[in-house]
Amino acid sequence: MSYKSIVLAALVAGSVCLPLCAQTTLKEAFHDSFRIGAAIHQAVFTGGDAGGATLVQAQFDTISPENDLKWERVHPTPQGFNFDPADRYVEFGEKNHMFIVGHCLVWHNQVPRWVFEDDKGQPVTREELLRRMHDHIAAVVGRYRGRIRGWDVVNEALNEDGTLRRSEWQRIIGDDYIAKAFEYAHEADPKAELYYNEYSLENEAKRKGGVELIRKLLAQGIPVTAVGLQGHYRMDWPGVEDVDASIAAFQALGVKVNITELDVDVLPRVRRDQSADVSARAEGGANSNPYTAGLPAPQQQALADRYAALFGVFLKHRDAITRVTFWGVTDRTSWLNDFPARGRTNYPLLFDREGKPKPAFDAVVAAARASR
Ligand code: 9MR
Repeated sequence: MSYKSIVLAALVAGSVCLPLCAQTTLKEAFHDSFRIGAAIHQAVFTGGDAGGATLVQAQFDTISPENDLKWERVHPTPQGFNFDPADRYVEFGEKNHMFIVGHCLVWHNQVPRWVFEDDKGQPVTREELLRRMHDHIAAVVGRYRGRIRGWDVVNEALNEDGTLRRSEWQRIIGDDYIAKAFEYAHEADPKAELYYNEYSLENEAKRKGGVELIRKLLAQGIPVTAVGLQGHYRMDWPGVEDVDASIAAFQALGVKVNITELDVDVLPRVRRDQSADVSARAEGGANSNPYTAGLPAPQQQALADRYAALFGVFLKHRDAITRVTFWGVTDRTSWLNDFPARGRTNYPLLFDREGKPKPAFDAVVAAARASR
């Protein structure tokens, strides 16, 4: 059975109990708890991946753009904006009545060199970089004012030890580049939710740095709506108690918590310090890609159990959490097939390579039912 027909059958209320009991959709299962989303790539909203689009329409009530609103895509040259893909992304979300997220305004990756340099290739001044940041945010947030409802304003500003990353933003502007980015975003769309988005906040040192950063921003009156825990997890990291503690720590500051980029890497580690830092690629060794012919049943079950445990924590904190977004739709198109080593066969999401729900899908739906 093709995955399109599974999704269609899933929409035919309750009359068929398919293998894996796919008649419930994710957005129905979590309707009373939080929004449930997926990051989508261009083919999903431009017609190239009709199956992916059908699945997203059926299962999710919020979307994030995997790459199309990043600076290098939307603003590749000083005068040149390319809003075409982003416009289609927003139209797709509106047509399907989804909560539309923008990702991301200020990051050290996927930002062109010209942003930080003058005509002679020298670093720009603090004032000039602030002006460029302001104008970028005003143009991008302003264009989708009232339509994109929440923005990742600053992405990944912290080192693993909790100190501020020495990015070009930080080096040229100073530590207050974060506050400025939020101010500019608020000015461009006063009603938009504004987020600080980060990975590995489940580790204690980084979490402490994150809590301190958000506490200071709030004390200055900076409008931070929520902290995004990206949720790029592994089978053995982080412990659910660390996820639990992280959500509680940010909630205690008075902000909401979103899970923004959820996936679970099932493949062997190829780096000791494996995190979601995209600059840290590695070569896969001979045993680093063990499941090219499919995920064996025990690992499939272990993944389902892992997802059930994670959603148990998310559901426990449903008062704090407004959204849980997966970083991708099916295993076929996940970034984890190419990170940190290229060309592996990974199984991090709830839908398999054909778009069929996996045992992990059933496990999270069961967790939602059990929590009612
Ligand atoms: O999934 C994205 C991948 O397609 C890009 O090649 C990569 C490049 O930086 O960015 C990935 O998305 C990242 C997100 O924007 C921020 N958090 C980490 C994500 C995974 O690397």
